[in-house]
Amino acid sequence: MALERTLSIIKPDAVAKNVIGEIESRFEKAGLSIVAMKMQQLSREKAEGFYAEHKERPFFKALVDFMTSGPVVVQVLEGENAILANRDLMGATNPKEAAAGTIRADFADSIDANAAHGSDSAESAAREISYFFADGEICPRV
Ligand code: RTP
Ligand code: MG
Repeated sequence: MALERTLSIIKPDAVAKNVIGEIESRFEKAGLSIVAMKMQQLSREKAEGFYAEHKERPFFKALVDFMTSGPVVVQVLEGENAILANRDLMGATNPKEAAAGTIRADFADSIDANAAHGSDSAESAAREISYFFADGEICPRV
């Protein structure tokens, strides 16, 4: 087992549904700790940079439109195998394929408005955490 950090975003649809607390509770109950957190409205530039790996994909404009449609909660989760643990809690990208009881099955409406983001690898987590947080903004528990 490895203590990891991962970048999590509660997306605009979930913020608008007023389920920030319900989602955070799932992370905490699963043993993940929130060690950094901020709420913000992403600019197009910030959202485009965050999802730069997808910039040639047909859904890129829709993705940026959606991610800038309202405020998001950006946070760092820390815990044992946090990257995979968070992806498991979120469920599949398309909520129609997400397992019952996952965040996307319970709160997402579509593949675009899919409630949450989680880093998909250690390399992504390192890049994404530093994209949003300075070292001094992260407050480790251990
Ligand atoms: P995320 O990065 O947001 O955590 O989602 P993910 O890893 O599960 O999925 P990813 O492949 O990284 O795609 C990023 C976001 O783009 C939208 N998407 N739309 N229409 C499509 O085929 C399609 N594929 C991806 C989703 O909103 C996804 O969360
Ligand atoms: Mg992804």
